[in-house]
Amino acid sequence: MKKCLQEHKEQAHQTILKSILTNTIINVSDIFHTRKTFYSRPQNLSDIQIQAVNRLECRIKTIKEGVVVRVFARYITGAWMKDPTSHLDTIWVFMDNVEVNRLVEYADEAALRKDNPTETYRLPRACAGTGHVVYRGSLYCNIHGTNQIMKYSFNTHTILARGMGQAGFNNTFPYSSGGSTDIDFAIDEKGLWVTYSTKAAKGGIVISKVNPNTLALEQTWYTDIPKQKVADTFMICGVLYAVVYHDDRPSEIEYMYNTNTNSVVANKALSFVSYPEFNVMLDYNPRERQLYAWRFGMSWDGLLLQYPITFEDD
Ligand SMILES: [Ca+2]
Repeated sequence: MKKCLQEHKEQAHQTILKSILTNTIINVSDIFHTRKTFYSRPQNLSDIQIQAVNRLECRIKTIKEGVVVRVFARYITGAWMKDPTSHLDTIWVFMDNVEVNRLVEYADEAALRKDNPTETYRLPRACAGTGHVVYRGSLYCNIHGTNQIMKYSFNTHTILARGMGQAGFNNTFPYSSGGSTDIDFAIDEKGLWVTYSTKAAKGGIVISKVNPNTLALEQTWYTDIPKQKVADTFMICGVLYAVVYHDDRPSEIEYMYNTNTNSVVANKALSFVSYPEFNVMLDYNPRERQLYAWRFGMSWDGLLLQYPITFEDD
């Protein structure tokens, strides 16, 4: 990956412009979830899980090319998040991925674009990696240097922490981009998840459903998906999507695992355009039905992107 970065550094600006301006649509209609419940576009987000209704299979139709919302000069890695259960459009940003405890809050995308933050939080414990999420008014992350997960309440400014058993941490089982991405949270229509790996799992991705109140791991699935070959993952309707970065072609969704059926989803590799750049953070927002990403730009900037997703029943 480093070799690739060096090779393409001189092409930086042209590459970025090309990738931004190319409105490529990827047909991924053969991705499907076998679960027979599907999430309707919500009007009220007080509890998105309640709004899962009997509809078509959870079937992705397309993932569009990413739209750049903001560029952070020099911050080649980081994370940006919205709370999908909130009526507000508040955005939180972590710049960098190493021992981060400075969380910047913006009222909305316009404020983010104008670099007009409303508040900066100094967390009592620093987070690691880029796999943080905000859910039901709290931040969830992996505490730096540990395999503990943490819930930080924006209302009370207090934290709740819980150990993750044998979960690898501190670059034991990171994604291929490294950067302490051992423990990755995700939110989908079914709630809060965390993905990681253990020695017993031999580096395979382990998926756990997380109780957002207690941080207890309510249910766990073991997969053969090699975590360190994967660039990042996200969940939609209980299905894990794993994106693999390649040095010579666009990143692809190469693996899927359906927790509803406890099985791998057979599929062909699906292009996920970011070549020769790659995303160091990737998450799904079930309210907006789009992916949030932080792209490691070839000009050594961080690009904050959204990838709209369309579904078969839209
Ligand atoms: Ca992720």
